[in-house]
Amino acid sequence: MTHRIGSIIFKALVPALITGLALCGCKTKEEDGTAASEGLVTVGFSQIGAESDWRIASSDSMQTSLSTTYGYNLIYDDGQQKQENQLLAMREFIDQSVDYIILDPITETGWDATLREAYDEGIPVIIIDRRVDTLDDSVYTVWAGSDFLLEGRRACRWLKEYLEHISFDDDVNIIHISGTTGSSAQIGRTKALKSAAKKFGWNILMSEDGDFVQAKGREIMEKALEEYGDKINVVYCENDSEAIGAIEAIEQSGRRVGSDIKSGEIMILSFDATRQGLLLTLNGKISVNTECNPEYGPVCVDIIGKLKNASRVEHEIYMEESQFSAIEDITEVEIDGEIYPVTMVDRELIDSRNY
Ligand code: GZL
Repeated sequence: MTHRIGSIIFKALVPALITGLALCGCKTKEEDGTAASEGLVTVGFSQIGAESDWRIASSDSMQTSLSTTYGYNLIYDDGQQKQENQLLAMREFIDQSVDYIILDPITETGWDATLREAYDEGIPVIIIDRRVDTLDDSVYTVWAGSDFLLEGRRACRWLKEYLEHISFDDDVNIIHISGTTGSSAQIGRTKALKSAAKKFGWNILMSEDGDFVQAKGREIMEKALEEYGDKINVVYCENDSEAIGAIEAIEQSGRRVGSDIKSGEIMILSFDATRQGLLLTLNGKISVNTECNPEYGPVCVDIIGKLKNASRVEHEIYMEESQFSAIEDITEVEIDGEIYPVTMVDRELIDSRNY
């Protein structure tokens, strides 16, 4: 009863309220946010965090493409690498009745209820980069991301080809610095390594979650060097930030990073192909760098454009990705009969890229 009466009173007062606010110089909601976003497509974007150069490149791409210049009102939320923050942000977006929600999910599970809420409110959800594991994948409109298992398989196949090329017949002893446990990138890249190690008889001496951050990459490598010392000849880092940390630890210990493992160098494999990662690939400190494309801004603009025009959009869209090295002996790798080129990195190529 109270609610009904309240609503009648409120309805009668609204014109007076607005007049009053105007007189006191206060702005109504319309003069504030809503007016500013008038005519723009409002997009709520829940980003994982700012844990790596890759993540920053991904955010830059989204904020550049989905800007007011191009007709978008982007509401960007940094989840600070916590799923609960991302879920809160999504609920905010739903409450604000945004036109679209874009989510880069830190891990694959735990999204069903919130995705269902958005779906029931008629807000299309675009998942980018990592995947969600839902009971019903019709609750989101599109997923655009990477084939993380293929990324890992390309890296491991490169290692296999390289070891054969140098006729390396000693034990292959690997330190595995994985990404955030439960994230699609970690699941795919780790699965590829474990499968290759089993197939080719490589030893994984240690496997720990580096959370895609440089500090943990360094900590894990320091611990590994203490425990396994000279036995280590390969480090498989699931992103460039971890690789940078691992390289710091290795060089601090007096060992050298590089591809001459017969002479005791430690070979680094990495993912992302960020600028920092490619500079280290150019100078041979990273032997092979398998790209993970962060440029989701243009992809999301294309998807939203198609949805607005009720054009057909694929439910899954895969990003184009390359693989880079400065070791000229391996120029391609074959996976399931498909040939994937290995691009020789040079300074001109690095300077020509957006990230
Ligand atoms: C992969 C992406 C990963 C990157 C890391 O698509 O989610 O998260 O490989 C980033 O650098 O932190």
